[in-house]
Amino acid sequence: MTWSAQDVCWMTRALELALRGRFTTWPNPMVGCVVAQGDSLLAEGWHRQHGEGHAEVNALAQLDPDLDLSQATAYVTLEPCSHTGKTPPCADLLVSRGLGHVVVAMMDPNPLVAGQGLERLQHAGATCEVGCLEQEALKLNAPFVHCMTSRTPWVTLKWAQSPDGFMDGRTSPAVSAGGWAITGAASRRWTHTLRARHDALLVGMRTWLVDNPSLTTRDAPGPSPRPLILTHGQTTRPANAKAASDWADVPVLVHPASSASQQALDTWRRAGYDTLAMNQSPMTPAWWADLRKGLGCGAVLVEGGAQIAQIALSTSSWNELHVLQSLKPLGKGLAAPSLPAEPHARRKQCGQDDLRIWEQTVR
Ligand code: AOF
Ligand code: ZN
Repeated sequence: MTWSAQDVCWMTRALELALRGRFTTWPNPMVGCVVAQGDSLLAEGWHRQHGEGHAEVNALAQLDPDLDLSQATAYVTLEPCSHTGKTPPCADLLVSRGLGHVVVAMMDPNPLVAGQGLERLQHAGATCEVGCLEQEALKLNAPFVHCMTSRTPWVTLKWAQSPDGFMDGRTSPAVSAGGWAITGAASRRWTHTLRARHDALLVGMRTWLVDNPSLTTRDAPGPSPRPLILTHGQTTRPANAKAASDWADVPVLVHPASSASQQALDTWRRAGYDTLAMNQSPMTPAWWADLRKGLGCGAVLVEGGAQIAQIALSTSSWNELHVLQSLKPLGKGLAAPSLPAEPHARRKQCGQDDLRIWEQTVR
């Protein structure tokens, strides 16, 4: 199918609008909608917030309810929904407003929709075309597509390192020593926006004990993910560790489910922490599937430290890898894992730091 310049122009705009929801729509997709007639823009809208109005609702709310839309086209970056979820079906709304023509970038992989939105529109007499800027739309919502088509969560792995490959200037920092900042404020903001796009954040027990991190999105819009701490059955907590009640959401201690760790689980539970006992070997596909099932998290950010990152790399657990690199060599310290052999997909400057992103959409 070849698309007219006008179609591409309006769909490009709809994708731009969709992106505005990047910190606030997860676990919903980012969706944008433009209503146009020829080269005249009539209305535009986007899905702003999970649980609130969909893109089509927000776009059509801009228009006089009596306006004749039979000659107009709705450009939507995702197939209009056919289910009643937190809002009524968008396909029905487009029909009731008399839209004559609908152009869609990608079909909705959500089994509750999956073609039924388009069917409703066609059944009502609207002409529909699918696939305008489809690759761009699929890329924009890759985590959503992954979650709808896989049992494992979308996993982003992230670490910061010096140019000579160290994650920490200390080789073996003591418990409660505090974090060692490698990169600067712009990188921290990037990290926090990344956190807002995930619903859980996994760190190792060692990172938690040494850094005592807050694991929030305080420098960015969007909600903080749920902290998950991977342990091997330890029960030590640093003197200055946050009490369970100090966290916005109680962190979950993810333990191996051996009988030896039962006592450790009980100790943590008594201290107010949630626990999840896992049977599978860490970060294998079955382990990830259990984690998702147990906690309902569709996107997990793996943030530390070296050991956890190494497991995520060796199990090929990641969909996206973000490596922030500072300018200043450290000379010695805790070695960062080796970078993937394949070239990175994207590069971005974060203040003085250099961010490289690897993408692996099929996992
Ligand atoms: C649309 N337009 O802007 C979005 C859609 O929980 P709900 O009710 O918000 O429904 C979420 C599902 O609706 C989501 O999984 C996806 O299938 C679809 N999202 N559909 O027509 C939108 N955000
Ligand atoms: Zn909808």
